[in-house]
Parts: sequence; structure tokens; C-alpha cells
Amino acid sequence: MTSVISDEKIPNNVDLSSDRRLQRALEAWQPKFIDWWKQMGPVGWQGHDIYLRTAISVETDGWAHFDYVKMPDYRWGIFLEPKQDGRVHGFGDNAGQPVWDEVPGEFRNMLRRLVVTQGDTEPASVEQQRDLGATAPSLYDLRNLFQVNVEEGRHLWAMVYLLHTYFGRDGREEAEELLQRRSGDADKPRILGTFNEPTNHWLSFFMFTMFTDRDGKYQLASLAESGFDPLARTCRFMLTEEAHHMFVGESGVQRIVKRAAELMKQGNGDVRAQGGIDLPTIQKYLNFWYTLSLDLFGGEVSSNAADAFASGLKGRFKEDRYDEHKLIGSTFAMDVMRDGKVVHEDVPMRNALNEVLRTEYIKDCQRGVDRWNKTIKDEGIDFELKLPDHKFHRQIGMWAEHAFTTDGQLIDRASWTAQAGGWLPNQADEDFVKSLMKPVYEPGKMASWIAPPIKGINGLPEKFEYVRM
Ligand code: BYC
Repeated sequence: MTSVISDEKIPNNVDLSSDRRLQRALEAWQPKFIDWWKQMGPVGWQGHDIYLRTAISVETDGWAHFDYVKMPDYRWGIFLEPKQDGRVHGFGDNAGQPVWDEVPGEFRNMLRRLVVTQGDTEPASVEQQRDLGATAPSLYDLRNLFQVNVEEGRHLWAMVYLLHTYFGRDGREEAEELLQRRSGDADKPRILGTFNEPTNHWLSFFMFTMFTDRDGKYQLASLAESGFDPLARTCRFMLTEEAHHMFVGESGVQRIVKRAAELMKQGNGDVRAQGGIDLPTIQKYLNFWYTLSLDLFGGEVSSNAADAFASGLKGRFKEDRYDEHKLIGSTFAMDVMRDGKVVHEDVPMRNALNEVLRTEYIKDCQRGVDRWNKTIKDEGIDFELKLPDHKFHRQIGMWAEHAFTTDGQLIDRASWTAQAGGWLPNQADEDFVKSLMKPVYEPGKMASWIAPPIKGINGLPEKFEYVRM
């Protein structure tokens, strides 16, 4: 193997050292990835030593190896969960048949589209977050940002591995394009809308990792059920890393909420005047990022979703929990728009699968919001954060053409526009939040608007130098 492609540089459990074809594809792609990382990855921190976790094997002691590393030297690896002998399709028309180790010809395009869409979100999020290092509220948070970024990089590698190994020349071309699209670019945007939105301060970053990464959890879990076994095994391993990203988001917002509640009890109770982010402003950013993330589940009634399920490529969240896995003749009761009115109707289950998954996701988000509300209550403050109705502020699917309040009341577009600044961050909110974003790089110190974490990384104290300045 070459100096660029070696088991030492690219930890893996896919037998890279004897796979000449994969080595050749990666020899061409890896330098382009590094160029992309240096150009589009975290700005200003490429030469610093960061205390990072690297996955060096899938065994429990190998997937969380901690050490200082400079980001461009991070060992992005390729890991699949070990193969389960005798695994069969768990759902769809082929339920009970042996899973596929190669791409089935008739589903090649659909599968490639799923892998590319998943892959595209990973570099997109790194691009969205590239400037945040300049305003980190602490070294602890700065390190967590970079941990998330390098792992999104690894998730890109995971999808590129599938493209290179199973999709021949098309796969190599798609892998190149994953490095060419750019978040927010007018000519070459990222595929899904949410991944073109700027994430230019830390409140948005924490909301993004809470809500958007949680979409990642649900999409990966559905792909982890896939009858295309290499995809299922790849996604299973990715889910272990995704959990940390959601922790960063949920605990980040929780610390901001806690600080707001503390400040409400101090001085004259004016949170903003005391350098915090007030709860109504936090609610607006919640409304914004949650609804953008709802869009990531696709249309409410979708033949794409039905086809992906029927063919055995994409299942439901934890398919094992269900008794019935073919879904022929069953229905899902859901809100739909009929003659200008919202009605509850039975929709053929296969076509409703995006909504089924979104419903699971909403329940999970609610559990997180409940935990934030507990923090507020424990501080003795009377205020509740709420998830807005699923029809509010949608850009994708059947609600996108209509305007709804945060309670789900249908209103006309003009009334919506008149009230939007009270529901979603307006320019003044954005300016205010940005005015608080001043870097704090002294070990153990925190910005004024966020409470300290409960504990440090990997058993280390909060004042540990997580990024060497
Ligand atoms: N924006 O039948 P429809 C993550 C398109 S996040 C723009 O309604 P379908 C991560 C759709 O492509 C998880 N376009 O929906 C998180 C289709 O276009 P074409 C990412 C959209 O296909 C944080 C048309 O509308 N993984 O990992 O059933 C940090 C009609 O589509 C959007 C995946 O998404 C949108 N929001 O479902 C880092 C899994 N929604 O084909 C990472 C793979 C829909 O007519 N992807 N469209 O041109 C999928 O399973 C599906 O593609 C979707 C869409 C669930 C996204």
C-alpha cells in the first residue's frame, strides 16, 4: 500500500490492505478530501492539537481512543459492524429472504440516491459550522465542535466506502461530487434544504446538533435495517457516533437554558442585559431548527418512501418493535389537507412511512424538551419551552404551501408574515445573539450566556486544556 493508504493511516475492518480496487479509488479520493477539509473545514484551527476521540476498531475498547491530534492528521477510518451470519430481510417484499451483499441491479439507482443523500449531509454540516471556532464559549465546547466535525468527516468516508466498493465508476463520480457541492452555494448547493442554512453562532449550532443530528439518528436507524447488508452494517456503527452529537446539542441548549433561568433570578431579572440569552429567544431558535429538521423526513405521502420500503432498502425505526413487516393493506391515521381543510385520514401505510418516521422523531424531540423544562422548573422559574405544531413553518411536503401558527391553526399568508418575527428569530434577535459570541479560550472559563457542563470529557476535569492554544 502507498504512504497515503495504509491500515495505520486509515483504521478499518474492511480488509483494505488486500483490496486493490478500493485502495486505488481511495488513493485518488483521499488527497481531494484533505484539500476539501483544509479549504472548507474548521477555519483557523488546523494546526492546533485537539483532544479528540478516534475510532480505531469496532471493539468496545477501540472505538473511543482519546489523544491530542491535529485535525488534518485525524485518522478517518472505515468501520462496519461485524457481519451477522444468516441475516435476512426484516421487512418489505423480500422479508425473510437472505440479505444482499451486492447491490441488486433493479434497485441500484434508488440505493445510490439514498447513499448519496446521506453522504451529502456530512460534509455539508462541517461547512455550515466552519467559522464557529472563532467564537467558542469555552475550550470544552470548542473541542466538542471539532469532535463533531471530524466524525461527520468519518461519516462521509463511510458513504464514500460504499460508493467506491459497490457502485463502480458512477460511485467514484458521486464520491467526487460530494466534495464539490457547497452548503449555501447558489450554483452547487447541498442536496437537502436544511444543510444550506447558515449555522453561524453557537445557539444555532446547539439547536442543529439537537434537532438536525437527531434526524440523522432516525434516518441512519432506518437505513441500519436495510436489506443491502453493507449499508445496514455501516449505519449501525455510525449511530454510536451520532449519539455524542445529540448529547452536545441537548446538553448545550440545557446549559444555555440553565444560565437564562439563573439570570432571571439575579439583578433586575433582565437576562439580555446581564449577558444571557432569554428563554423567549431560545424558543424562537427552537422553532426554527426543529421545523427545518422536520422537513428532512420528506413529503408526508411519498411513493419514494413506499418504494424504498417495498424493495427492502430502508425500513422503519427499530423494525423489530413491529409485528407486521410487509405493510400491505394497512394504513396510518395522519393529518392531511383536503379541500383547504386539515383532516385526519387513513393513508396506505407504505406511502405514509416518512410521516411514521417523523412521528417517532417528534416524540424523541419532546423527551429532550421535557428535560430542558425540568431544568427551568428546578431553577424555580415558571416558563415552558414547546415544540411548535408539525405544520408550522414547513418548506417540504403538503404543509409547505399553507401558513400555520405555532399551534397549528391555518391562517392566511399575510397574517403569518405579520407575526413571523414573534415566532422565528428576526434580525434583531440574530444581531443580539451574535453580539454575545465572544471567544473564551482560557481552560475552565465559560462565556456569560452558558452554564458549565456537568462533567468534562473522558473523565477529565472541566478545566483541562482540551485544545492547546
Ligand atoms: N430538502 O418523496 P419525497 C444526517 C426531495 S441527516 C430538499 O417527499 P423522500 C446528519 C426528495 O429528494 C440524515 N429536497 O421524499 C445530520 C425528492 O427529490 P427527487 C440524512 C427534499 O424521497 C446532521 C422530492 O423532494 N439522511 O445524517 O421519501 C449532521 C420528493 O421527495 C427534501 C437521509 O436523508 C428536503 N428536506 O425522502 C450531519 C437518508 N425532502 O428525487 C448529518 C437518505 C425531500 O424527486 N435520504 N426532498 O428529485 C432519504 O431517505 C430521503 O431522500 C429523504 C427524502 C428522507 C431525505
